[in-house]
Amino acid sequence: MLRSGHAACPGCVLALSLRHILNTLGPETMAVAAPSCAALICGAQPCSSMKIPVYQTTLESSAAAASGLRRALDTKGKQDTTVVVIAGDGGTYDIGFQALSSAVERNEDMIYFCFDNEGYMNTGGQKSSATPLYASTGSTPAGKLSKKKNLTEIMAAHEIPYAATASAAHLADLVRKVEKAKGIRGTRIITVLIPCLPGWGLPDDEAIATARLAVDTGVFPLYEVEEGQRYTLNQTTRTRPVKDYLMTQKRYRHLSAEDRDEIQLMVDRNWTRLAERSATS
Ligand SMILES: Cc1ncc(C[n+]2csc(CCOP(=O)(O)OP(=O)(O)O)c2C)c(N)n1
Ligand code: SF4
Ligand SMILES: [Mg+2]
Repeated sequence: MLRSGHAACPGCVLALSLRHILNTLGPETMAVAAPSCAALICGAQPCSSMKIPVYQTTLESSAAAASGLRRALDTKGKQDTTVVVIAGDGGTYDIGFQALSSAVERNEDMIYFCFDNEGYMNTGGQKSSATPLYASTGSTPAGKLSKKKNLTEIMAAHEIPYAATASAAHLADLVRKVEKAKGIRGTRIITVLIPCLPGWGLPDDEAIATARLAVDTGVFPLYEVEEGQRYTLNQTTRTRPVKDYLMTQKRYRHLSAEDRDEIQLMVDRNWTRLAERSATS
């Protein structure tokens, strides 16, 4: 479902994730792509690397465009065609957020994939509201001073049928979530963490290890929220301290021990909250 010879940086796990997602969804799928690394990987028609129809839209409007595509397919009696959005964090957390929140409020029947590489990466690595606290980017060279927006919680607060996080380092879990989302009607959103090789300052062969560390340290917990109420934390424990994740990335090399402790505390608080919700729902 994803041809070779696409434009991803060698070693980027966005292509790996996209291939598993497309293979799971199958050919009866149509995509709307917001400007992003994912859109560049997929490329312009008629030379797209994706073996499904893709509509490349503006950065603001992917969820609105997907809503229209859904209505057009329904009118033609093609309810079985799955409509997906592929977008980056900038096109989701920031620039496309208004259209996304509106589509989610209408509970549009689509699966929205956010490939979260924590910055505007195909344009050279500027910060987005998904960039974490203290991470250095092209537009925050001394480190970002605000925290990462919590997209999954914001989506869950809209009480949509399904919101989940996923990782390229846990492909079986990613595929299971895509299969589950495919079987549900209404808006489903899956956010996949994509360690960006140039943007995060990683060697070309470290993306999977970094994605795994994000999960093992609890920085990016794998979890699902159904109908905004039922929480399932997919991992039972954290096995590594957060500094193991921070120390391998150039975007965090300016951090002091106190900065790292502060981030550890933030991660601990989020983990405790998720574990409690998962245990009681
Ligand atoms: C309104 C608007 N502003 C800026 C741009 C230029 N632009 C195209 S892609 C992009 C970065 C998108 O970042 P993200 O959604 O995180 O995707 P990534 O490149 O990181 O995969 C920007 C700023 C645009 N297309 N439209
Ligand atoms: S810029 Fe980052 S996210 Fe985009 S293709 Fe390259 S490694 Fe992947
Ligand atoms: Mg991005």
